[in-house]
Amino acid sequence: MLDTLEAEKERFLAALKGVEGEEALYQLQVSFVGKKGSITGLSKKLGKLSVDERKAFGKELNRVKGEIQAALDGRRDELRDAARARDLGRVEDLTMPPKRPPRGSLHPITIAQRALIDTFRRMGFDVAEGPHIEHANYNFDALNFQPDHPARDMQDTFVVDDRRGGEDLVLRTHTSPVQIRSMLGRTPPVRIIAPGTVFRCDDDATHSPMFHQIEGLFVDRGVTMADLKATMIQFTAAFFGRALDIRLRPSYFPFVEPGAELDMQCPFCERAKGSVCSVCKGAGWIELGGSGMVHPAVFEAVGVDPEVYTGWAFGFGIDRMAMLMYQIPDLRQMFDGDVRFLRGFSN
Ligand code: FA5
Repeated sequence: MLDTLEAEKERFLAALKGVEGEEALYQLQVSFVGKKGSITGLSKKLGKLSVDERKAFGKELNRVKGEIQAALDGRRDELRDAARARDLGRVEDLTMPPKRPPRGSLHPITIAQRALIDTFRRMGFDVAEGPHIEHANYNFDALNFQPDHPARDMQDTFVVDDRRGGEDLVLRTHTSPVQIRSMLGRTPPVRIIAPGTVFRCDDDATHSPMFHQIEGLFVDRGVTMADLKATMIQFTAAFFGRALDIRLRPSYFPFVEPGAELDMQCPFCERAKGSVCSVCKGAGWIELGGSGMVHPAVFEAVGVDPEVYTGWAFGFGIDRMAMLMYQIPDLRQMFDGDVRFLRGFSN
């Protein structure tokens, strides 16, 4: 057994010379002195020896193990020193252009949102904000949604299980509560847009539980629906580079009267060159969202005299606009967090 031990040690030392990396060194260590290593195997046979033999062999075994460990440590130091020397000796060509970290790109919704803000700002609108966790009162009641009225069900709501300050709280289902926040304690004129994230219990290819809207509100003396239409035409001219026709279709929202769905003439049809436009599917119109004249009950809720002032409001879905602009087939792709999707957009 002593001969075998000596032979194993020699085999180890020979192999050690050829080891070039720390991983290979580790493998060598395992194959000799690891749990199932050849030298560890020999120590398991100690029990079969007489007491004297066991003493003598045990002593040799410990000596060889010590030598092996010292050789392993020595080789590991050599390898580390060599790696460090290689690193220090590396000659950098300082005339080469630096490696640039990969550039990120903006999310298509951010691009669309910034473009919308930019356009409305130039048209004289201020940007207003509201919280994502909103008073149920601002999200519904002050907007003339009656308690228990089925209109509340039009927007499936995430209710927040926390009555901070005794108020019912919800994740805002639309940006319209910013209308309330912008008018409370202020004397018109009010001319704002309010872009932001909103939440509804919705989830399919065209509905996401988290999406984005942009609200518009203009209140002053003598404001009419004609102003809304003119403003929207002016908006399309600034946004798409040419004035597009606007179509209003009667619709119901509790906070406007009259209310309308607002469509714009499809700006992408020309690209189709005679074949069916892939964006509007040949309809010729693209739905932007809801709109209408501010309901007198909303003015009363915020202390604005409806006999003196009138105003219009709109609320458009930004995500669907981005889907149209970038031909994104499924809304959910935008929120998957896959960077390969984001690389397709430039800002
Ligand atoms: C509203 O949210 C009203 N606040 C809009 C409004 C404002 C009307 C001011 C009148 C005056 P509606 O529920 O229709 O309306 O939503 C408006 C737009 O948001 C829709 O046209 C659509 O583009 C978008 N939208 C609605 N639900 C989702 C969803 N789950 N995922 C993505 N976009 C959505």
